[in-house]
Amino acid sequence: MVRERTVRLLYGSRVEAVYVLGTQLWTDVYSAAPAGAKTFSLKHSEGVKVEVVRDGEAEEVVTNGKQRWALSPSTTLRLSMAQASTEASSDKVTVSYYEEEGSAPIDQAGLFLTAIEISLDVDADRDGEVEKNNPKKASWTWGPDGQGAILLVNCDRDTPWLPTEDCNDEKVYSKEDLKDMSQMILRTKGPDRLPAGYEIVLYISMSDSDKVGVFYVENPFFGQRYIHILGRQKLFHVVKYTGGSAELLFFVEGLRFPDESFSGLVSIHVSLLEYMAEGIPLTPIFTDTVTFRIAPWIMTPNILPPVTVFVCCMKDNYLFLKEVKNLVEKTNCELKVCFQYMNRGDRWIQDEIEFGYIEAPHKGFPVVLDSPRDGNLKDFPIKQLLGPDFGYVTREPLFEKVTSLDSFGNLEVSPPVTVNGKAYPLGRILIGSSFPLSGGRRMTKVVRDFLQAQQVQAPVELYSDWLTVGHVDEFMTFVPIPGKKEFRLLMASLGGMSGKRITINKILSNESLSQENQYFQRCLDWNRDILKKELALTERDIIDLPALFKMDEDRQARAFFPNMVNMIVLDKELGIPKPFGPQVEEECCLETHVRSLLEPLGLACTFIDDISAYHKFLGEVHCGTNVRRKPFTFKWWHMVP
Ligand SMILES: [Ca+2]
Ligand SMILES: [Ca+2]
Ligand SMILES: [Ca+2]
Repeated sequence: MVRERTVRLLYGSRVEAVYVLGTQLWTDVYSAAPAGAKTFSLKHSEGVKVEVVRDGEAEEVVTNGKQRWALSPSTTLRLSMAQASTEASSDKVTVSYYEEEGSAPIDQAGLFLTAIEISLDVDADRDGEVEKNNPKKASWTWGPDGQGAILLVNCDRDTPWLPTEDCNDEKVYSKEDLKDMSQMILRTKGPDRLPAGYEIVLYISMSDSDKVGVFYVENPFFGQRYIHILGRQKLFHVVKYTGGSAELLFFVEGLRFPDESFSGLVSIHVSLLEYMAEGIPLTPIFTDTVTFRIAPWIMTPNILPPVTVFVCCMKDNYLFLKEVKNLVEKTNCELKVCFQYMNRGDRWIQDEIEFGYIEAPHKGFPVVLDSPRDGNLKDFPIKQLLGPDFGYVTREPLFEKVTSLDSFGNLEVSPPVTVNGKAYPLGRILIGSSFPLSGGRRMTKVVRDFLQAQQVQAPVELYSDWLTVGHVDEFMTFVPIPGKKEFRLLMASLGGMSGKRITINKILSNESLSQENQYFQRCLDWNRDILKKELALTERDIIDLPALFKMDEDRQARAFFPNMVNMIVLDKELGIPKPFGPQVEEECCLETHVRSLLEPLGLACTFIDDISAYHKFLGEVHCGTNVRRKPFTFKWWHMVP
């Protein structure tokens, strides 16, 4: 789109105008004509292209001024220039007005032009480099051919001794921090100075001021100083015009993740302003805009390769810790232990957070989403546990009461799926909630809205409130099939036992337990149907793992024996809660059964005794560990949500 502007001429006077390359200037010869004038002629310097437009038909004007045109309201001039001026007001267009054929002009109007180039540039084509004047930089589109720049929320801490995330102040403490930001370049070209009365201003809208921050580095070579020029409380910044070819480099950080009230898009503008008269506001005569999308938070599913396993060290979990350590040693990821001085006796710390990441073409880093379950967690232990190279985000409800469903043991994410022709290349987030019609507890709305607003892992709600703790990881998990781009959904199931060789008749001969479990099986089946539909799974994709639940005083389910589906998945190595089932020929028949289901797929089963460390506190191995995983190789901006 060509930007256009109208400049008014005035007979008998000289009008100054700054022309910005790539635009068109219109001027109306008719209303600027002296009384009695009937025709006009034109002269112009070589740098200007002048067209007479009559009734929509354009005719290019030669420089000699011999041709005459009739003055008419439907006749206007269109001007453009191809090169920046080397001197101010060095180009001009002169209009001469005549009363009759052959006579000398009765008056003249002069337009003195200064051509400059202004371009606000970003990495709109997403290759990691700021290009020059991308025509699509002002808009934002998804997909492999999409255009528009990307911002990261600067939610890590590059200076570990500071108490809060980098984006929470208007300062930059290190060069490292600048690498998290997206670069933006203001390019200008023109004469040494502009005619008096022009100003170049960078600005943002009021509604973007809590979402984006812009810095400028003063003295890039000696004793750097980082200057905050746009963001909170700073809506505009006057840029000094330096003349010649200039490139001003800015650094842009995101301050907020997309959420229910924020689409994720922010824009930064540059305008050339013109002075008219004392006391009159400056008016913009040219504006260039760039649009960024703030990178969404992306959760990493089980099928991605593990990087770090987190586990708590408690007074009573020495054996559990040792078994987890043995398992991790079979993989090539590292183990990070959260010691008691950090976890302060809370064995669930790792279950309060969900690992994910954010990514832009220039940079990416891991980000944990902290559950709102316990407000205390966010200030101390988690950040200690993670160290400085992590981003951090949390959501806190303003009015709602936080429940156990808000803990992130209650979130899972599926592997990539295609459902009814629609691809979810980053999978779908599975959120446990109460029964849709029951109106009971459900995951806090702010968290659901947050996940929805990220757009790239469209959430699915499951029914998990039939469980005492109420987490989806109590009845389902995903495992990769080694060497294949396939996965299986593992689901806790009672049918998994009775239909096959294994029966635990002894346990199920207890009448009330048997009835309770028929009810629990219905709850499981309800979720099974949702999962099949929303992830386009067939029965072939699902493996039933034997489980048994018993009803608590609130008529909710807790695991009767260690719940094997609540496992840790580290590539092909599975750390499964040791079920302590009936022994057949000195082997646990449940373990034998699970091995027979999973080992043929290439998975390796390690059974971990979690009874005293987690099971008796209503959790299992999965709740007692957490895993940071590699990001997807697929770039989120290549998808179409
Ligand atoms: Ca680029
Ligand atoms: Ca900062
Ligand atoms: Ca940072």
